[in-house]
Amino acid sequence: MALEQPVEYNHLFYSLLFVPCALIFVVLVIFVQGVVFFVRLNFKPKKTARKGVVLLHQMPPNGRVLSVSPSCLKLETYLRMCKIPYESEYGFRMSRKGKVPWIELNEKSVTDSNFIVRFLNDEFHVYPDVHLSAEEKAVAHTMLVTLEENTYWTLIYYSFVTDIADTRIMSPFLTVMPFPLKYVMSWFASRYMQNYLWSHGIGRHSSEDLYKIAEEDLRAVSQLLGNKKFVMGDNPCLLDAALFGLVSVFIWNVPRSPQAKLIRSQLKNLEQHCYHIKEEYFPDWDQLMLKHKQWF
Ligand SMILES: N[C@@H](CCC(=O)N[C@@H](CS)C(=O)NCC(=O)O)C(=O)O
Repeated sequence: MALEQPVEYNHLFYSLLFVPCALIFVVLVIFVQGVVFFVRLNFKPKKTARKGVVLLHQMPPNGRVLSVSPSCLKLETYLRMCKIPYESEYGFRMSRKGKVPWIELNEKSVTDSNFIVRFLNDEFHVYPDVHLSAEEKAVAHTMLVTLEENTYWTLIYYSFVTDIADTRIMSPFLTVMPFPLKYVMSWFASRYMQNYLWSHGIGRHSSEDLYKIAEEDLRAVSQLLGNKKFVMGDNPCLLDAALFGLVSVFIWNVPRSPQAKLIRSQLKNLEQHCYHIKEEYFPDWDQLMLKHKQWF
C-alpha cells in the first residue's frame, strides 16, 4: 500500500518549485523583450541622405532637451551657426566608432563631432573660428577639450552613477523600454559607464572630489565668458556650440545635479549664455521636441 505524503510536504515541494520557475519565466520575458526591442531599433526605416544635405545621426529629444548628448547638441548648433543644410536622423544607430553623432554627406560618412566639423568646414568653406587670433584659437581649443574630455565625464557620472533613477525617466533609450527590461538595461548601462569612468581615470575619485573637478572647470569657463555675449567676444565660435551642448544638458536635462545647481546659483552667465544660444539658433526648439517625442 502506497504511503500518502503529508500535506505540508506537498506544499513545501510546490513552493520550492515555484521560485526557480518564476525566475526562469522572468529571465525569458526579459530575453524576449530585449530581442524584440533591439530588432525594432535596428530595423527602423532609415532616412536616406539627400545630395548636398548633411544627414545628422544623433540621439533623440526626451522632452527636456533636444538631445541628451552634448556632442550632438554641439554639432547641431554648429550646423545652424554656419547655415549648413542638414536633416536629423534620431535614434541609436552608432557610428563605426560606436558613438554618436556621425554624419553622412554625398555618400561619405564621418564620425566624431570634431572630425565632422573639420570635414564640413572644408566642404562648405565655413570657418566658425576664423575671426579669432592665434592666441584666442589656442585658448578656445584648450577650453573645448577641457569641457569635452573632462567636464563631460562628470555629467556621465551624475547620470549613470549618482542618479540612475532619473536616467531611467529621461534617457530616450531607457524610457521606451518595457518593464522589467528597462531596469536590467539601466543596471548594465550604469556598469558600462562606470567602466568608462574608471578607464578615463575620473571614476577613481570620490564623488566629492569628482564634483569639485566639475566645479573648477565650470568656474574657469564662466570666468572666460565674463560679461561677453559669446565666449571669445562678439561673435560665436565652435566653443560656444560646445559650451551650449554641455551646459544645456546640465541645467535642463539633469537640473538636480550638483553641476546644474552650481550654474544656476553662482555661474549665472553660463545659464544666460545657454538662453542666448537657444534664442539665436533654436527658435524651433520646443516644436522640434514635440514633433520628435515619439521617435521610436
Ligand atoms: N568625441 C566624440 C564624443 C561622442 C560621445 O561621447 N558620444 C556619446 C553620446 S554623448 C556616445 O555615443 N556614447 C555611447 C557610447 O560611448 O557607447 C564627439 O565629439 O563626437
